[in-house]
Amino acid sequence: MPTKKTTKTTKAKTTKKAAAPSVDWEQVARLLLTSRTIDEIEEQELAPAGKVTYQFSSKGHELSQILLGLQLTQGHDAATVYYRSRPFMLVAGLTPQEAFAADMARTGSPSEGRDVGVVYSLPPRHGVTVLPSSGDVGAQYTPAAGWAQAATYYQGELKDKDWKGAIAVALGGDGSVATNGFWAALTIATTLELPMLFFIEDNGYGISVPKHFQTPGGDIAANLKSFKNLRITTGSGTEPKETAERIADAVSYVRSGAGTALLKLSVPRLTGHTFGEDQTAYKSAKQLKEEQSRDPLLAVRKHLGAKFDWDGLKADVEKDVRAQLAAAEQNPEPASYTGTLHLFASGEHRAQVPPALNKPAVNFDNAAAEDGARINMSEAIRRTMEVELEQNPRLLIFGEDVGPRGGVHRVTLDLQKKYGAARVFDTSLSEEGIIGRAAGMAMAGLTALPEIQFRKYADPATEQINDTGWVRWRTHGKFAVPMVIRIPVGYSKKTGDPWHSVSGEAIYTHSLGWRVAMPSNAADAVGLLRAALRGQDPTIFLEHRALYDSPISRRPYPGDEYALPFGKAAVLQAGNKLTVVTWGEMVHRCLEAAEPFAGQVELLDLRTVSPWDKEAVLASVRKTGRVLITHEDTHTGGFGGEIAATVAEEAFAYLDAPVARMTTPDALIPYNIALMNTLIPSVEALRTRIEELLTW
Ligand SMILES: Cc1ncc(C[n+]2csc(CCOP(=O)(O)OP(=O)(O)O)c2C)c(N)n1
Repeated sequence: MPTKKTTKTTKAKTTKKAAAPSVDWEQVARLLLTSRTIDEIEEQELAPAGKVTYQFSSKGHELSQILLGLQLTQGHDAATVYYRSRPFMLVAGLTPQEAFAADMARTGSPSEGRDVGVVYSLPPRHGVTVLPSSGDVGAQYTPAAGWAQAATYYQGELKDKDWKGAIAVALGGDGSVATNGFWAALTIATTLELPMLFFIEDNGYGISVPKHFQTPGGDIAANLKSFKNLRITTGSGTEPKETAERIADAVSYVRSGAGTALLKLSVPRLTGHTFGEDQTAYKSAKQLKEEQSRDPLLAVRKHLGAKFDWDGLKADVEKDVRAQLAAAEQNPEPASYTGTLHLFASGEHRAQVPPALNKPAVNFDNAAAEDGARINMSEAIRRTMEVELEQNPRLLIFGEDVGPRGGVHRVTLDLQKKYGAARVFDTSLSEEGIIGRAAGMAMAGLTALPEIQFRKYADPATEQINDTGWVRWRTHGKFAVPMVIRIPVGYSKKTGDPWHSVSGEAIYTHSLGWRVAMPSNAADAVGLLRAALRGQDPTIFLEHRALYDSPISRRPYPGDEYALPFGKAAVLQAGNKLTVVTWGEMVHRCLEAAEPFAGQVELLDLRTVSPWDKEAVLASVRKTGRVLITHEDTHTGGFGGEIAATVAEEAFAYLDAPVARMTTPDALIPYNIALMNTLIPSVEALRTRIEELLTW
């Protein structure tokens, strides 16, 4: 575990009761009225007119969020929010003009018209960084845990005083406590005693589903009572004094470094889940009336007293909000050419979060040293990680068993011993937690290098993988998540089976925003891993299990600064009658199969499948007139289909034979080795196909 002992078995530490917070209630009232006015204008005017197509009201939730926002003043605080978090966003610095622009899908908003208006993100303005939220309920939790872990790393290991007292807060509803993300983050935060606050806004419903479906008895706070290392408090989210005290107390507990806290506040949801939703299908008239009586606006007005000029403030706010609406209506629509921008880093553009790359620069001009000792693939990967750990103090390596054991594939062997448990560490058994945490760390400016134990076990992380890849696009390039996931793939020489032998790279080429490498040898592994670790985009680095200690993958160590650009294929054999395109372990089968046809068969190792070297493939096919694409991944929807379609579209006139594919058929890799070998294309089968194509 990174920074603290995990052996503590007591519940949460007790701290002195925080002093009553000093609150500027006029400021609170102004923010509350601003949020309320925005909701009402949207409900009464913009949504009925079709100008706002997804309207989510925060009515009833405002007070608690505003009081929370006012506490997040440390320059390195972060929050992950959800679609009902506009009041919090107004405190974080979002202007009403931006809020309207977001909901009307205009430029001048956090996503510049790309994301649903209330799926917010915001680089820091008044202290807090609002990490890109997700449309997936529950996905907000693990990135916040990652940020909180980064905060402890900056303070404990990097001795960065600027991070002192920084915390991460995740806002969520009572429905979200049933999600995998909630539990993944809760486990991470409490086992590591991270400075993270779970801020649960309990309005009793997830759309129409009452909270007793989400947790037995409907009270997550009660059910978590025996959870270790978690300070739990509950209260009203609509009573000015009580709400302010509860929030100040929870924040100061977390900020003091005492550990993790969960605060659950009761709030009414005063409207349907979204605009136009009729609540009478699941709430009685009595209940609706009771909820209206808990309107925090009434409570704040009462709190300010009869002498306070409420109507004057309301009129003032309305005037301002209307002026900002008028300004938002002038914000241009997104320009038509911009839709594909910002999927990946490009040119000189730099994201605002993380604020700096903080990594050694990558240099693609260093030729591979030829005289180094020959190393295998796992040694190549381990050595590259060591060099990068030396050069980049912000690099953290983590996953299941990667610590003292050195990983189940032994690729991280001895790294914890050399670099310490703060930098190389075991995690809880939660792939969603591993990847979501990595994303939060990356946005906090660390270089996260998680390992997923086997390709199949990345499945639980699918939501976080997709959300991470989308971040740059969704935030119009304002946020980036430069991280690298190492994943072992493919069959092993000793055994196959459905769980440990999946290739599955095609899925990741379809996961927008991810770069995907699948090296075939030790030197390429060094170069591609270094480029990925020093790069600006999230990258999936696929390591073929059969190559880890195989003599065929051995190469001279290419050097500590060697790096290979993504999207540049290697021509391993030249020829003028047939192009063979492949990657990963299949490269070696193809080399053997093609050997007798030197001069005729041109063999391309793609090295990376996202991006893939389309130009090299097309140039070769235009020369040879024939192409065979082969991979270990299954046939239907395999990446070979993409390459075949591209060749058909762009080099059809040059073809002298049909575009051919050889892949594992649509079946799982079996446990029985002989049976397995009937499925993965063999050297003999490849050679026969090459002969057929050459004589077509
Ligand atoms: C993973 C996922 N499943 C389902 C949905 C659809 N959905 C959107 S909001 C919501 C209810 C969430 O309720 P809660 O967390 O209590 O928040 P509230 O809306 O009450 O503030 C559901 C089911 C979703 N967005 N994401």
